[in-house]
Amino acid sequence: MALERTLSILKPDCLQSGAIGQVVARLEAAGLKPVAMRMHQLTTSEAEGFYAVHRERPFFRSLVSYMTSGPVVLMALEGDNAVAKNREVMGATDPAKAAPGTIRRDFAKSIEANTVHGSDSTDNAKIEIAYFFRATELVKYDVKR
Ligand code: IDP
Ligand code: MG
Repeated sequence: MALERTLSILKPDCLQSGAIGQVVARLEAAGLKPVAMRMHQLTTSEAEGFYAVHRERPFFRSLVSYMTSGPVVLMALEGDNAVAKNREVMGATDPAKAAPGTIRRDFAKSIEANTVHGSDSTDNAKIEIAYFFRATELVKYDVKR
C-alpha cells in the first residue's frame, strides 16, 4: 500500500455541531494521522480559489458563501492509501446517500453543509495541501497503539 497524504477540511457545520473531536477520532481510527492542523477563517477569494474547479456549477456562489460562513479546521492527513481511505470514511457528498457509519451520514446537515472535505486524487491532494500549508508545517511522528 502506498503512503499518501490528503487534505481534510472540517467545514463550518462540523465546528458548529461541536464535532471536531468526534470527526478527528474517526479519521485517526481509520489510520489517517494528522501531520498538519490549523484553524482558519477562509476569505471569499481563498474559497473561490480552492473550489475553482466548480466555478461553473450552479451551487458555486452558495458553496463559497457557506465555506466562509464560519471557521474551519485545515488538516493534512497521512496514511496508507490516505486519499481513498479518507473518502471512504467521509461517505458520499450527499449525506442522504452516504453509507451508514460514515462521517457525512452521521454529522452532515445537507449536501452543501456536509461536514468534511477530502482530496479526490493524489495529484489534487498535493495541490490542496500546498494551498494551505508550507512544507515545513508538516510534522513527522509515529503512532503506536
Ligand atoms: P466532494 O466534497 O464529495 O468531493 P464535490 O462534488 O467535489 O463533492 O463538491 C464540492 C462541495 O460542493 C461538496 O462537498 C458540497 O459542499 C458542495 N456541493 C456539491 N454538490 C452540491 C449540490 O448539488 N448542491 C449544493 N452544494 C453542493
Ligand atoms: Mg470534491
